[in-house]
Amino acid sequence: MPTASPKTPGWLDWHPNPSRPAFRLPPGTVDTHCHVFGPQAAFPFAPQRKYTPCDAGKDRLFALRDHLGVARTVVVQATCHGTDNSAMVDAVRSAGDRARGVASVRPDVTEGELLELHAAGVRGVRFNFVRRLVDASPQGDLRVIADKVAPLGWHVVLYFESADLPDLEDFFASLPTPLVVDHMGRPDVTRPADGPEFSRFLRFVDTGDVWVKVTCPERLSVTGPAALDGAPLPYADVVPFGRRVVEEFPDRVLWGTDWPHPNLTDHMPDDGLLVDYVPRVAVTAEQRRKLLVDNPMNLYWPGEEI
Ligand code: 0GY
Repeated sequence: MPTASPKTPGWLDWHPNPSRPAFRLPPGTVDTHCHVFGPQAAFPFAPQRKYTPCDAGKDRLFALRDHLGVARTVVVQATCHGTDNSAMVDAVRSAGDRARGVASVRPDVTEGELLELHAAGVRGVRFNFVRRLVDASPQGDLRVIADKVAPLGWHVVLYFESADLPDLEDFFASLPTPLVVDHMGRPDVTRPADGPEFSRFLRFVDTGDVWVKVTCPERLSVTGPAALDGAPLPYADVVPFGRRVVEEFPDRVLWGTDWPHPNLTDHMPDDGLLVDYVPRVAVTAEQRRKLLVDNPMNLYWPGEEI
């Protein structure tokens, strides 16, 4: 039997005992961004991965879903599994109609393989441009993939660093599917939320069928989880960014946990506190209903009742 690879040094495991959120998520809330890692013994990690995580399997994910009061889940393929989608698909299938998936595929993926993924609940593919996570894929290959999934009604999930947007924007705009941007395009939150960089990102969002995940305050924050002078709540520096996106694009924003929070090096967030972050960026009940329920239902379960 093969021995398990050890975790990347300094790897932080998921929070063992998240608090119960003070904010009650509305019925039908969808977590549109979370992952499964392995378990490695059943679903080995990809040889070309850039990190080796802890095991974070579907049972733990679904326990957290229920603890937080989430109704449905979108499991996004993580880079540590490469284009082997079996752990993600297994999780999505196990959740019945309560989960959807976002896959990573190769340009030579066949129509039959895509139809099989669709039947399992996959509704999108992820293109990752973050250099510490993946080797670059030629844009021609990505276009081939986008052209193959467009007829299925799928979207493309984009993960990139904000500094790379100017170089990538034209390519993104040329893709034939709806686009979903991870983590608000990873803004530099030390710059103003109403400054030129974030405004540029929002202009890009405004150009087409572009959706934004208002996710990962814990990953974007510089002030971090601690209560600081003048910032009594965690991740205060990310709030103006989330709030601006929610206000300008109320019908195209999505929320997610990002559990199990890969590659965080300084702290592991309490998932309950991450739920309590939601009403700080979506300040009205209508904004919250759209962010948490209506928008993700439109994208992942169109036409279905909550
Ligand atoms: C995230 C963020 C990260 C990792 C991945 O697929 C992944 O490995 O997405 C990251 O390290 O920023 O969305 O989970």
